[in-house]
Amino acid sequence: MSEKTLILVKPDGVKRGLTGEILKRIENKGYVITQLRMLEATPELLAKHYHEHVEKPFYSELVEYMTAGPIVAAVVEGTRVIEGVRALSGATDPTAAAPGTIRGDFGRSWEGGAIYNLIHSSDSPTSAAHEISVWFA
Ligand code: FUP
Repeated sequence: MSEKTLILVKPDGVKRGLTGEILKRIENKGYVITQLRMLEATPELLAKHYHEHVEKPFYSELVEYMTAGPIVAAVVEGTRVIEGVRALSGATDPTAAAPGTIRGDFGRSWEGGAIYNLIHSSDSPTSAAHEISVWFA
């Protein structure tokens, strides 16, 4: 059975007009978008999505970042898609992310506590199932 992952084009990606570029890279790799929506995240939704981070010092700035504008959420499918989309995305820190990756090609560091890095993708099958239920309830 084919694997699923949840991806988000974060508010900085949507605002900069990179939604098409990011989805194109995922499709060009051969993965299939099976669900797609645009929405504005609420703090309640983000607390479910980022339940591992709610106690972290950067959390309030992360919420500010993720509620700054619309987000594009997608379910993407394919064999080993979780690992594959993480590789396309690059490292969390966009300054360190390798050129050729989404974060490496389009992201950079800014002052402040939140890391603006354009894309989220699930890091395990358990996270993917949880995150798909959060964004496509
Ligand atoms: P990733 O799996 O690459 O999305 O990264 P993490 O799960 O470690 O972090 C989730 C998000 O929290 C990151 F995309 C950006 C944000 N973050 C910060 O804003 N500041 C930090 O110090 C760490 C993470």
